[in-house]
Amino acid sequence: MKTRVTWSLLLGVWLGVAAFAAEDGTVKAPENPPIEGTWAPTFEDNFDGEGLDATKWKVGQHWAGINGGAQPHAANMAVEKGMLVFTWDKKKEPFTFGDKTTSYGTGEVTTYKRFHQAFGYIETRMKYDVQRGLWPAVWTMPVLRATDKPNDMKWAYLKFDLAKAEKPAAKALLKLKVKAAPASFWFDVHRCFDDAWTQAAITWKTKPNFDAIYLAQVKTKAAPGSWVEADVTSFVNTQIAGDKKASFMVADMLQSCKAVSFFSSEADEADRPRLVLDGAEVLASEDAVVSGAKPDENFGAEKELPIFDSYGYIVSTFEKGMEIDILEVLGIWGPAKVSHALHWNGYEKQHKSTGQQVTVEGADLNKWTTVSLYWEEGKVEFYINGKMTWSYANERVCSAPSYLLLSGQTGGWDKNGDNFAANLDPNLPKKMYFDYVKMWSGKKKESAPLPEKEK
Ligand SMILES: [Ca+2]
Ligand SMILES: [Ca+2]
Repeated sequence: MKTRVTWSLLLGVWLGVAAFAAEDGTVKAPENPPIEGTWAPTFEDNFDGEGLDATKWKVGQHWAGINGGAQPHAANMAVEKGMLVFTWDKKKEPFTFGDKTTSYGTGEVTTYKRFHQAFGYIETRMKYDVQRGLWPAVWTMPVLRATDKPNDMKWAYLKFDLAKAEKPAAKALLKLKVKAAPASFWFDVHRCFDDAWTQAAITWKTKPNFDAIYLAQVKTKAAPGSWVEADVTSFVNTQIAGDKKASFMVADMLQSCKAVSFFSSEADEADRPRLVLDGAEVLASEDAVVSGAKPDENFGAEKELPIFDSYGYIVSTFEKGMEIDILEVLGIWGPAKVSHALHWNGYEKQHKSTGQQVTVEGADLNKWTTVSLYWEEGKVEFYINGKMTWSYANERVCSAPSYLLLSGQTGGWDKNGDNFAANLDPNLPKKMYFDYVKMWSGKKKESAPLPEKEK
């Protein structure tokens, strides 16, 4: 044994030279930005959890969809090996995200309704496959003010005891009976990271965290009295092989503002939520809705599970708002050309923009690259690998709290999206990686004032 350890250590040292210098190595986000200032960390994700942390992220933005030819798909986003990974691919069958149907899957995650910040420093370490047709982007959108009820969110939690399930299910379906609903609606089913909650105690404040990358997203016209179902086979099988308990979170993550209600475990047995494992029914052992508007209240004994997600905030580039494109890259430009841009006053006739396309010396964005924004009142500065690549100073610079978007779009401008299928299809799948995202509040140290004669 001892000899083997010694040999493997020696082997490790020998291989380590190459392994630790490898381009795909991840790092922890730095303590501070590379420029001197009064920094205080406000947000950090190193993507080293078992899924995408739903206290920080959600799939999709303030409207249901993204620009370009692809749409987010749960199978195209993953947190693995310390990274958030997006995959661009073409599905055999078209799918719908929000209101858009396409065959091209991609990733898009944002901090909308999870974290908003004005000013400070925002940094991500990223890389991606360079391919004509792809349009990776890191950007922010402004949140001007709350709508009437920004906290009017109702999320349903359900727990199932799988002690009697002895083998993996060929098909596991979560089935919910609709109590009340508009003509059409959608809902997401997520996996909870733990089962240590009870329906007698759970509240908005104590709810378990869940994977923001949903297990299923269902769009339906199910009428009251009928059943809806979601395929949750792979997660249920990991739990059958594991602790024999499975917890789900069910909500409307696309902020459609539709009041939907399902029967709960306190309803008549014929109406209760259930898991169907290859035809065998397991009734939910516990369920409860939590309410953002009533964060300390418990609703575990209610006979229904109402879900709701308000629109929340007015997102607009008018007034103090501005879209800040920290980084946009079109595959047609190759690995070292990037664009920084600002857009304001909407996207119609009054639209205004400025920006800069930059060739970054030494940068190769298919290798790990640090991309950052420094933002203060009246000024933004853009950095690639710690070097400033563009800055813009104007009193119109965004002063509204904003949310961050990481997106793997397709298309764009500069003929990047021309002959889309012919350029892209033979080259898919392609990948985009994020090692960390970190944000700080604060301001960089003032440069010394110029001597009088040089003013
Ligand atoms: Ca209950
Ligand atoms: Ca990482």
